Order: sequence, then C-alpha cells, then structure tokens
Amino acid sequence: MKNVVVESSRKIIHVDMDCFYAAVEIRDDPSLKGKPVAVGGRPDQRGVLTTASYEARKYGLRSAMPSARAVKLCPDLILLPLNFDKYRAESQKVRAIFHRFTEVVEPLSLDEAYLDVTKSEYFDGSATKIAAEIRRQIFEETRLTASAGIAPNKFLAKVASDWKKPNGQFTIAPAMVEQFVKGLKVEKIPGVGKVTARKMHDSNIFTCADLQALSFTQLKKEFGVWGARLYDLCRGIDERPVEVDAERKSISVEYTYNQDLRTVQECLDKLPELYDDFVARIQKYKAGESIRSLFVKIKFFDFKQTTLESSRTRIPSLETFREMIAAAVKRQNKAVRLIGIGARLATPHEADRSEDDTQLTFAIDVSESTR
Ligand code: DCP
Ligand code: MG
Repeated sequence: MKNVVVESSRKIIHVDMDCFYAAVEIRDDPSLKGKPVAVGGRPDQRGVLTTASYEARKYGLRSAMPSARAVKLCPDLILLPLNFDKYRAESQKVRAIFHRFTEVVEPLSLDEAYLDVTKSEYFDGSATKIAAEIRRQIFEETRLTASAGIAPNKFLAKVASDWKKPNGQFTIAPAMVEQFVKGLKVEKIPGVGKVTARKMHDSNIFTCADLQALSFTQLKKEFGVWGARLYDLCRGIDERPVEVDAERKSISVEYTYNQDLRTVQECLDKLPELYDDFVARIQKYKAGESIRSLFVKIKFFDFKQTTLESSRTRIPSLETFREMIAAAVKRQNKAVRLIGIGARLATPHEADRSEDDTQLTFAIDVSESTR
C-alpha cells in the first residue's frame, strides 16, 4: 500500500515585474509611453533584445530575439541600451518591500521572486491580500507595475503570475488546484520546451489532464528520470521549498568526453558546443549582468584538474574562453577528459553590501553539470 503524505498547505506568492527593463526606461522618459520600446544590444553588433514593451510585443518582438530581426519586424522600434545599474537599484527597492511581509524570499532574477507567506500574519494570513498590498507598495514606491501569482506551491504560483499579466494577480486556492491543472497546457510545465511539447502533441497530449492519464511507469519510460517529476507536476504537486539565499554563485557547463582529447586544438574544437550551452544558461537565468569573472576547468586523463579564473573581462566571449582553455591545458600538457567553462556571479545583494558586512559571504555554489 502506498503511504499518503498530506502536504500541509503552504501559501506561496510569485511576483514578476511587467516588462521590467523597458518599464524602467519608459517611467524615466514618459515620451516613450505607448510606443514600441525595447531594451537590448545594437543590431549592427549582433545584439539581442532583453525585453520589449507590450506595444512592441504586438509586432512579435520577444526577449532574446536578435535586434536586427526586431527592427525589421517593427521599423518604428525605439531600441534603448541597457542600464543595469538602474535596474539593479529598482530591484533592490522591490526586494525591500518583499521583506516587509516575510523573510522567506527567493529571488530568481532582478525582476522575479518567490515568497513563502504561510506564516505571515498580515491581513489575517490572506496571501491574496498580501500580494495586492505588495503590488500596491511597489507601484507607490517605484511607479512600476508587477504581477503576482498566489498558490500552494512554486510551480502553480509561477503559472498564476502569468495568468493576469500585466499588472494583475491570480490566486489558485488549494481547492481549485485539481480543476485548474486539468485544463493547464503542457507548455506551462517548467521543463517542457518546444521539443518536448511537440513530442507530447504527437502523442495527443495537450493538457495536464492528458498527462494524468499516463501511469508513473509510462511517464518514466517516455521521459526518463524527469518522468517522476512530471507525474507530480501534472497533478499540481510541487514540494520545492522557497529557498532563502539560494541564489546562484556561479553558472557553468562541463562535458566529460568519451575519448580523451589529445591536443589543445582538439579541446578548442569542442568549445563552440559548450559555449552555446553556457550562453543559453546565462540567458535562462538572466545572469548576464551579474558576471564578475570567468573560469575554465580542465580535468586531465589522470583525474588531476586545474582551474583558471580571470576577471580581466566580464564579457564571456568565445575568444576569451579559447585563450583560457589553451592556457589551462598547456599547464600540464596531458590528454583531457573534461572541459568546463563558467562564470562567477555577483548576487544582487552584493552591490549594496557594505565593506564590513562580511557575513554575507555566500556559501552556496550551484554549478550545474551536464552529461
Ligand atoms: N531578460 C534578459 N534576457 C532574457 C529575458 C529577460 O535580459 N532572455 C531581462 C529583461 C527583462 C527582465 O530580465 O525585463 C525580466 O524578464 P521577464 O522574462 O520577466 O520579462 P519582462 O519582465 O521583461 O516581461 P513580462 O512582463 O513578460 O514579465
Ligand atoms: Mg517580468
């Protein structure tokens, strides 16, 4: 017989600022209001958009789209350069507001965070009212709008914050979960990207209800270890805690090769693939602005390893990693079994950290490995 563990109900809020970088720019220059605005790199320098205003999104503009394509789709686009110091400052104001309601705050990026308000006594413990008040205070103090999702777990809170975007909020009460997830499209499940969605559609799986019809064993067979998680998610179950200080201190990718790489050139030939993966991760976690230094890790055939770190540049270009890998391999000049490339990040708190505030030295190092 299966043990049934009843999850005591939590109250999680996911707050996500509306077209954050663009909203900051529009606030600071009201003449931009109502116009298609994007923030990003220049089209002639292979730049990409970080975000676009809702007017610009009507033209199909999206985060991570090459700026050159964006100006083609929307010739009237006002493309502004990035102003990270400004976004960081706003982000800190918003975080200070979160902390008025709970200490259990997990920032995901400059504009997004999870809050666990289960134990909060404000508004008689109504998470819906707390979220409304947080959004009100954000607007009052920054003139920026935020959306919020309120639910018994992180997965549903994040889905919910997108439900009434922009400048809205949506609550999925525990009693609604079962009904709500049944109609939820599989694309809304974290980890279901385009490829997985297509694969599911090919098997006539479009909603979480369709996924629920598959057994645990079938899901494991179809999706490997991830199938187990999928089994929970499609039922609206997600027990991940809101983790305070779980911010990433570094992001890296590393590959172990089936056959040792015998020369520096062989190592360099592998770099573009690693690099693409790395850049995708930096984008996924919106970490580009917080890079403080770059590093490479080389493990030789005899398992001896060396790492080389450089803060000479914060721009993680292919060329920089090429130089670093060549230098690291040459240290021992032996066959290589693993290459890793990565970036160390500043946490958003770091910018406002005072000199003697050393207890904020972050101990958590979440570097992800692939393969
Ligand atoms: N960002 C980025 N690169 C990406 C995606 C986002 O640099 N690939 C930056 C710019 C955004 C901010 O992070 O303003 C927040 O990202 P969101 O995905 O939350 O997007 P927005 O806040 O811009 O829009 P939305 O209103 O959909 O939340
Ligand atoms: Mg946002």
